[in-house]
Amino acid sequence: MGAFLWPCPLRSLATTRPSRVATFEGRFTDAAALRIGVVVARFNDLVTTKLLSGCLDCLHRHGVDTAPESTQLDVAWVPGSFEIPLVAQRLAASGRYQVVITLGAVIRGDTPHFDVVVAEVGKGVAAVARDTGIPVIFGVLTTDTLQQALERAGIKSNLGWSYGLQALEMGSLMAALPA
Ligand code: INI
Repeated sequence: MGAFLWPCPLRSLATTRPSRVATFEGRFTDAAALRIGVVVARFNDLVTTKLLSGCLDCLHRHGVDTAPESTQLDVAWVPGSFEIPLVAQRLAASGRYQVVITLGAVIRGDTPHFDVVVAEVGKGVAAVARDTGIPVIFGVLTTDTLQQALERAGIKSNLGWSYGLQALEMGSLMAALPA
């Protein structure tokens, strides 16, 4: 359903058999078919709760049931971004979700702790997606200041909204791709 087949312009040059180029794209219209897991860090929750509300608003406006009793969406809270990959891994491996969204905010302080957390969450989230084959959206802000984080979590724009869109796109794209 998600594949568009175009006649290949080089067909006559390439082969005697007609060849076709398949184009796969995610969709934003069939969101009711997706089950979505969200992992949110409590650390810097002034920021992460705003990312979550922007993300849920986007999902809701695209047809996802975000009501508290929804069977389409689950939200898991973790202490900090460092813990995100472990829980994302559990959700992704459960077979219950077509896409997992991770939300966190890592803000640079005066110690190297920032670099450790950023490196672990970034590599960890990428590894979960590759290991499970389930798309995992990287919605962890990494900023120098709280002001920068807040600007990206609702003061100027809310990147949580974008992460919701990216989840819809990746969840539906993976479903459209050949196994
Ligand atoms: N966790 C964050 O999500 N953001 C941060 O900015 C942060 N800083 O800077 O320390 C942070 N630390 C906590 C870390 O994620 C773990 O929860 C903690 O180390 C326990 O494992």
